Amino acid sequence: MSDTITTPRTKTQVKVERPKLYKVILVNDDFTPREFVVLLLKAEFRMNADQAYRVMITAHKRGACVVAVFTKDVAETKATRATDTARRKGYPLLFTTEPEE
Ligand code: TYC
Repeated sequence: MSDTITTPRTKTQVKVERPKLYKVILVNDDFTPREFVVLLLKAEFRMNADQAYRVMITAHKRGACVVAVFTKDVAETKATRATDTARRKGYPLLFTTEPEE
């Protein structure tokens, strides 16, 4: 009886791809108080007062501002939570998400 040793002819290539990232975008409106926007950015996105103010004032002046970048799930959860919190207070404030290029 002969023992045959075979060498594999195929190689498995493991490809690991980075998960696509999504931007959370703060949209301006004419009704939500500035102080509330700042408060929400601090609470939901763990920003300090200075960072939160800069993002708020950028959205206020330009119409929208990127708040942060996350994986899809995290971005959508945070945008929904922040928008819901504003709704419960009766404000039309909106956070949206969009994929990074
Ligand atoms: N424009 C609002 C105001 O003047 C403040 C505001 C800033 C609202 C940013 C939303 O995403 C926003 N009261």
